Amino acid sequence: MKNVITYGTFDLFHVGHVRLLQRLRSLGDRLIVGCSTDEFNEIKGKKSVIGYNERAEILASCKYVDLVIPENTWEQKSSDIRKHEIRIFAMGDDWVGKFDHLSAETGCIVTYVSRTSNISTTDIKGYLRKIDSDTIASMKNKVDHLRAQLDRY
Ligand code: C2G
Repeated sequence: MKNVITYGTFDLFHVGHVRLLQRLRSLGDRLIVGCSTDEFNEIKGKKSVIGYNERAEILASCKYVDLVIPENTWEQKSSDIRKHEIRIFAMGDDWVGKFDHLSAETGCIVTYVSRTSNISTTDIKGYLRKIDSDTIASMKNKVDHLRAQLDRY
């Protein structure tokens, strides 16, 4: 059994995540995903919109994913690789080189695959924030306009 493992937050699950998981699943027979807990994301300086339990549930519902485990620390990767008899550790190429040490430590293959361009959780969050501020601005305009109307009477 060629077991593959990857890690991530997978917040606001999008097609970039789906394509990554599809490609990683095709590298082996079984794909295990370490989903970052909310506490670990704080350590990473990240705050997700969707909480850990739901992100893990979404991942587990993906046909390319065979097992979801919690990611609590940076250091757990070597023991996860041994525990789950991992042959391939893989991440998107925004992490290129960051986990090469795992190969010497555990004997597994470490590889990075190209990300899907033009889609990211950060972009989606930015878009939602923009809608928010635009909406507020236009509502404020309407209120100001109504107030001006009222002041005339
Ligand atoms: N990804 C991708 N294409 C995108 C966006 C993301 O292929 N358009 C990949 C990333 O390269 C990563 C995975 O999706 O391999 C999950 O991305 P994040 O949720 O942003 O992961 P991150 O928070 O960076 O956590 O220990 C490692 C960390 O847990 C990685």
